[in-house]
Amino acid sequence: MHHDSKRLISASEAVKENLLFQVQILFAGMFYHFLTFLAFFGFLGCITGTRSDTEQSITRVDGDATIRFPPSGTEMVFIPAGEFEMGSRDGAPDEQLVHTVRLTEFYIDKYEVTVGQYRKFVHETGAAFPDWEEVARYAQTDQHPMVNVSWYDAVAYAKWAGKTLPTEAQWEYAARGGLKGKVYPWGNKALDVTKANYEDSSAGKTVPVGSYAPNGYGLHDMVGNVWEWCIDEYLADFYGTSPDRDPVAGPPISLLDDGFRKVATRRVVRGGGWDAASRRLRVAYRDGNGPRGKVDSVGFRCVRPIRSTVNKKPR
Ligand SMILES: [Ca+2]
Repeated sequence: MHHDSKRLISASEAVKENLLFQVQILFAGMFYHFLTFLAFFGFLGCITGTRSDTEQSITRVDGDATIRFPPSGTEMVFIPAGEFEMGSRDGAPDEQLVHTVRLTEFYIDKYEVTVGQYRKFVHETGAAFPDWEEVARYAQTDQHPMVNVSWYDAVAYAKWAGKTLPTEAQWEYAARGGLKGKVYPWGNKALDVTKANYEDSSAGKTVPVGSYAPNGYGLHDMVGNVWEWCIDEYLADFYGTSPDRDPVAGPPISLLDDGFRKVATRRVVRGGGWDAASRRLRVAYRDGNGPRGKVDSVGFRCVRPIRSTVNKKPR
């Protein structure tokens, strides 16, 4: 009896939270359209000769579409539904089959998951303690991105946060920041140490999240600082068989009952880290790691799907 009533309370809380989230989405959606309207007039101002800054208006739109999502309290940015050309004709063989992908709208973390956020997750859930000494060597404060986390750690964190890891397609779509067919999140201008934390930067470790300018969607460090785990299996030839709508590589993963811990195949990592060569910081660049791998330059960020249900166990 007692157990049942607890479950009932949890269920009603879940309904309330879901309702609240739907309302947030509704308002964010309405606001987004309103701001698109405003942006259009901004554009009119631009072509009639008024001083204008398209980049600024993009930042404003996405900045206002940001939500704060509990329990991790991270800021998330609304990414509108749409289609894009995934891959690169000039890239490595696994990127070269450029294909059209259509995605449902979603929210994505504005920043990489930080040490502070991960610490909160560990304290609240009793999840396995990371090697904090090793983490501190490459991520020195709570504002630095979490590193040295396996794919299992990243998925467990995402579940706790009521989120999931991005699909590889969501990641690339978000990283492109609304630009079409460009090399980097900022366009085709060459990478240098003012734009991201990578091999040529003098850091030799991570820097606090948000240290560099955001892309057109208002997302920071999509390339550089830490590589970011995706949910997909890494399949070099996936682009040849990928469905065009909301693709995800590999067999479906059960997030219930820790089914994800049975996953043994390589998982996608994207964006390049603080120790990566410049070619790995291209938005189309693909790589994979074993799910157990804990690497000093690999972290993650999460997404919150809008139309599908995120499985969340009552705590
Ligand atoms: Ca990154």
